[in-house]
Amino acid sequence: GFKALIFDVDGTLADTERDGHRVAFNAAFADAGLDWSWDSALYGELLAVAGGKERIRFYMERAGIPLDPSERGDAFVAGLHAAKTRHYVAMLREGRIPLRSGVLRLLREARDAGVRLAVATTTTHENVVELLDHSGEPGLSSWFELIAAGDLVPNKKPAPDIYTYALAELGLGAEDCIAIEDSDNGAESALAAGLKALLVTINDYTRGQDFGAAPLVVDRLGGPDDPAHALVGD
Ligand code: XBP
Ligand code: MG
Repeated sequence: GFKALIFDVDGTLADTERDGHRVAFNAAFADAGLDWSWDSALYGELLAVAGGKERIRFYMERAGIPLDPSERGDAFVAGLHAAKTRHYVAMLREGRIPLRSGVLRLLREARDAGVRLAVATTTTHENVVELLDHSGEPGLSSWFELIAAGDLVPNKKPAPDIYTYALAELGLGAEDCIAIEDSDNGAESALAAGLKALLVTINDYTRGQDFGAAPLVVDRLGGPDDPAHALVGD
């Protein structure tokens, strides 16, 4: 049987993007005196690039805003991103971002069945711990034996790096694990790392994306007894 569940975070455990990360980016831009403002639709396009620092660079390229390619460019992006993380963590600590439907039940049932729990995400480590511990179940982050996050690996999703890292840390093969994702980038990353057991839970930003060879796509982690549960696609 499967030995571990490896979860993506943003869009999978919680709908963090539109009312969380996006709002925190805009607050950081305002702090820095920039007139940049990412509305929900623009943010949906910027989600093509995973990782906050990478997303800021992508936006600047698209908008034709020159970025000093030297150390100073890196420091500028890193400074903006650090401010964004402070805003985001403050929002999480207020309990403003709940888990998606069915997530806590799945985590509890997996834990009770002795299935190991891990995270593989592009977001910042601190963001994951604060989300889990302020989602209504105190200490939830301690249920996870591994939180593989952010800049631990050189290449973010859709590269396989973070899943490959997680498998090595868990000491498991790809065939021992189920990946749970919400996006095309996440699905591509898991599949590229050899995880064939991949469950995709779509959300408003990822509905309609191409999830490649993902065997199962659902619109929430409910269950057969959840009246709102529905399979999509074939
Ligand atoms: C999530 C992301 C993250 C967050 C921001 O992608 O792309 O970048 O939007 O996080 P996935 P940071 O769910 O595929 O991991 O700003 O902390 O990087
Ligand atoms: Mg995601």
